[in-house]
Amino acid sequence: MIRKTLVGIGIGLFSTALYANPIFTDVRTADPAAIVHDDTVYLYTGHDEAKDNKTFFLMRDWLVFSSKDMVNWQRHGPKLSVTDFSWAKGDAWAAHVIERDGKFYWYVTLRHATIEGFAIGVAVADSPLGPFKDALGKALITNDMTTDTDIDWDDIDPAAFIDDDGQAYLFWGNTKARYAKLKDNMIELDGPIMPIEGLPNFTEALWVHKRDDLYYLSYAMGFPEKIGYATSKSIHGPWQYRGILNEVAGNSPTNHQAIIEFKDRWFFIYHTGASQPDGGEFRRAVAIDPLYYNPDGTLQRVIMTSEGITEPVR
Ligand code: FUB
Repeated sequence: MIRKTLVGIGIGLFSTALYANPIFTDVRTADPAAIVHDDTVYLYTGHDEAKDNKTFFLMRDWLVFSSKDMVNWQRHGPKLSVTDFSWAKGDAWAAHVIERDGKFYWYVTLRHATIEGFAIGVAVADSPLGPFKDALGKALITNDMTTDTDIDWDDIDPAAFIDDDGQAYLFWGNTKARYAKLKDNMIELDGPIMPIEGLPNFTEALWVHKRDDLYYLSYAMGFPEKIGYATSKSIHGPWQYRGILNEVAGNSPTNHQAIIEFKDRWFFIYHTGASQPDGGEFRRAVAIDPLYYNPDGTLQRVIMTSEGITEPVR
């Protein structure tokens, strides 16, 4: 399926889309997370359903899309929703999917029904497309497990990471950045919740990736949010702040990134509020642009484009 405008000149049609960002214009997507599995990119997004940009987020489920070339996308619809978690009462905020031993774990942000504030839950499936079910029947992280802020939304935006030695970690937080080891079963913490230092102006949206021997921790900073990043030789830090990776995204005070390598190229997936005619703070849309490294391993600032990824990645 070729999306968007196809250009016809003279004798025929180019099969290349002119503008690929945002990658979907008829559905509002936010807070991307992505994995590569079996030569396919699986993109998991939040779903903005607010009718306008005046009040607040209305987010009830999460959507899944897949692509074999990052240009042509298949839609798989909602694969997880607030109602799949009996202990939650709303706010399907940012989430993250990771595969381990043939199972797919979907860590999600939700508002807890009985414990004040936001919480993190986890669903599991045997396939990247589900069916997913609540793996615990209760939250993995609740707001009362962290008491170092006055806000009730400090336990949001989970990001899982499995290191080369097999140890899994969960990163998360708003205002305070946190991480903890996960047991091999991926659904229980394996030790204390630890603070992460060295991330100036940290707001939220942690994402960890590794290239060669260097760990990268990117995050939303300030408000309106830019994406900054830090690097470390160890998953436990110390983290060295390296600068801005992405400027404020058009017409959206939030931003939220996923970083993946696909077919030897790197991609930065994010959201903006720029989609016409009614995009904005609570009606966001996911976009993708290339991510480039400098020879010393630092990251080049992302250039947000309307074109996005127009040539199939093979
Ligand atoms: O989408 C709701 C919240 O806004 C997310 O959890 C944050 O990362 C920000 O994008």
